[in-house]
Amino acid sequence: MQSIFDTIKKVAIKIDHAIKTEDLGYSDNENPSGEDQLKLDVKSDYIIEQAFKDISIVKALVSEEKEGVLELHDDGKYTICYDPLDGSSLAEVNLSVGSIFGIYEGELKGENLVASAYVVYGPRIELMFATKEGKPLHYRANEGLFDFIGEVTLDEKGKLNAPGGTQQNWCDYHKTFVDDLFAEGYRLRYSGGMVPDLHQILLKGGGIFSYPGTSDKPNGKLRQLFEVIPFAFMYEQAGGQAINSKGMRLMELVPAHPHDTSPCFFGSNYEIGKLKEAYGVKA
Ligand code: P6P
Repeated sequence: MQSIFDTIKKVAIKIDHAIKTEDLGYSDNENPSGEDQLKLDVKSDYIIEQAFKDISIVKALVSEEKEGVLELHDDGKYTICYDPLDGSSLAEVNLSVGSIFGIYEGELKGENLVASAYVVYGPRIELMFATKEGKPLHYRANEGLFDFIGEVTLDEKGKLNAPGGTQQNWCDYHKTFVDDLFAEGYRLRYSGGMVPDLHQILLKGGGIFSYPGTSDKPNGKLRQLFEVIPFAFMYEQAGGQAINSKGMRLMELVPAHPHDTSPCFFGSNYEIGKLKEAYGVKA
């Protein structure tokens, strides 16, 4: 596993350089989810693919930016599912973006995730790694190397509310849930970038990030393998919870297709409890 984490550190430095120096324009293509691809999406994907192709424990790669599975080493142990540059369109307005990695052993489903990582490209490059051995581990780049900052733990109750999706397409009880948290004094923290938004809640003690099913996207927008399950693991390892709109743990998801999405809620225990109440699911 260490060779995977070391490779992610190298990739982080290279992608950060690309963000700061390369063309922010659009390519002529779409990704498998039908989203316009930025040249940076393609470049970041290439950087990751090139970095992992010589790592023998990596069996295959699955990218949010491409269809299908890229087989690398027949006797490899892990399949890495990744979003090379999540929220990439935010780069052109100079907001933070990120890369997300889910490391799976065997069939690509939640219970087979053995580790996850993400990178935040912001005023500094920051990394978070999580394995089943303990709390997520937070690192910060310094002159091309990564300093260990500390373990991350979510408080039982936080102060931040990150409500995703188009509000006019929320169902009534989701809107009530969001408004009730604001009425309790929660602060709105939503940039439109999943990685910095979830990173902020993890580092600032807690709260909730929600991306519900909506009238325009009944199954949500965020992809199970590359986004939802890796962050669900992070939040559970930090002492929080991560569920879908039926109250099921996101770590129990079994995607039918690599690009399947899911409604998703990540947060501290108090806020997840309030969500379960609002959605009428068992506590
Ligand atoms: P909305 C970025 O496009 C992304 O995939 C995530 O990073 C982010 O959380 C979400 O979409 C934002 O979606 O519909 O709230 O703009």
